[in-house]
Amino acid sequence: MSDLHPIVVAVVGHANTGKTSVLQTLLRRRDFGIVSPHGGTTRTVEAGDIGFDGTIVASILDTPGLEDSARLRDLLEDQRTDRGEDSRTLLDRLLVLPACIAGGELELEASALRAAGDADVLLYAIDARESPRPRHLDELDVLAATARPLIPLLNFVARPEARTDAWRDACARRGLHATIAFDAVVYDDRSERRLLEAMRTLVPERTSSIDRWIDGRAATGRESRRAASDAVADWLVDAAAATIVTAPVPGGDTERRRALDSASDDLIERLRDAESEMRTAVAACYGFRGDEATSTTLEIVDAIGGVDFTGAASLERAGLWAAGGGAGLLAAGVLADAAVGGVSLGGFTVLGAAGAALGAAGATGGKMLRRIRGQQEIRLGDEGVELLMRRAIATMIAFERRGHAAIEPMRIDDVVADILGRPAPQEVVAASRTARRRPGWSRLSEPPGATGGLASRGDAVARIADAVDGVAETPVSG
Ligand SMILES: Nc1nc2c(ncn2[C@@H]2O[C@H](COP(=O)(O)OP(=O)(O)OP(=O)(O)O)[C@@H](O)[C@H]2O)c(=O)[nH]1
Ligand SMILES: [Mg+2]
Repeated sequence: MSDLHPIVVAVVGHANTGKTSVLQTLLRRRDFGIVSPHGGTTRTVEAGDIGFDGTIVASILDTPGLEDSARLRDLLEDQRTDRGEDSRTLLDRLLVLPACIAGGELELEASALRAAGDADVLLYAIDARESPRPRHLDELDVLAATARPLIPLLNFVARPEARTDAWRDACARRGLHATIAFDAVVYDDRSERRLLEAMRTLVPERTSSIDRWIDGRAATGRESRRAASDAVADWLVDAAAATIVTAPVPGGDTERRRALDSASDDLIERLRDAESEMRTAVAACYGFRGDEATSTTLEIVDAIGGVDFTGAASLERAGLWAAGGGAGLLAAGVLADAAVGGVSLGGFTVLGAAGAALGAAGATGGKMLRRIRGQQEIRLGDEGVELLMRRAIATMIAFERRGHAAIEPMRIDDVVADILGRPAPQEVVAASRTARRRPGWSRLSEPPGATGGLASRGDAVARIADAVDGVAETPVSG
């Protein structure tokens, strides 16, 4: 593959149209260049490479914005000495004028035009929230003088005010029919694919590098999702198996309730920390740092069962126990969850306080002893595991849809409806039920629990990972 010529792509356009942001997203690099809401940020031409399998398949050039396009266009026309001259000849003359060399007032624009003139293809970044204006036409005229193929790139298209149709129309009137909607912030792999295919049509001599670029993106996408599914599966086994046993309580109901409350808080705390670790791991799989998602915007509290694992009042809201009369309900076997022989408290399962409830699952010697001592166990129930599973998958999908140029805190709200519409994979439900009988499978359990059957833990993680991978792979609608 050493004879492969990387395609050279120059991202050009007016100041502040999101050129550097487009590069960040195409390169999957948050650390490329400087992005700012003020125009004139990028002052030099800078290249970012895209590699696959040790080969550079594309080199993308970030360029300073074309600020004074009317002046450029006038100067370009002034260079004409003969009717028959093509515009590239005029441009070459323009670029050696004093205004266009170091220290000249058009120095930055000239550097962008030089880079454009050497590129295989230009991406003309447009802020689609604006209407097409004369200055855009001036820019297109000047860029046409480079004689390079040009693809209009509609950035900011995910914004409601984007004037996508007006822009497509305006570009078509200039003979530019390959306009691509590509939002630097809300990533959509279909737009990226359309962009690459447009390049292939316009630059057939770089077909092999573009094909490698496409293959590389697909392979990286699969690997990222697989790695994220593994992280999610490991977390779900930890969460499902997590079991907290309360300290021995000699007293009556009040003491037991207090011990249970404190164990619940402890469990929630552990789950919360571990979930945030999982999120950081998933973020890393997609080339993010993880701090994009620390905010509470990741909650989908009311969407499923109303159990909020990160709210201080989680058990209060979910727990009949804490609401008063819980012990009585438990003792009466109300709300008994036959599947686990416990009692559902929203997303949680409490075992041990009520002999009747525990009895259904059968108590081991250790458990029997704890019961006699008034000890109780708390862990997640089916609903709780399912909620965490959906939230983890939603997190994966939200990262998949996040452009590397995004600066707003990550939200998963818009993928939640989609996730809720998908059936919970039965493999996850089954494997997590198995995990729930094995406190030793979770590093969150207290006491740690016997770590027997770790090979089977590995099997359970693998089965869950396969299922999660399948759910996340299903294309998101819209
Ligand atoms: N919502 C939204 N914001 C964007 C998008 N692209 C860029 N931005 C924001 O727009 C501003 C300008 O982005 P830059 O990438 O710095 O623009 P630029 O064209 O490189 O700017 P100059 O280098 O100054 O010419 C920044 O605040 C970006 O966060 C987008 O697709 N959607
Ligand atoms: Mg820039």
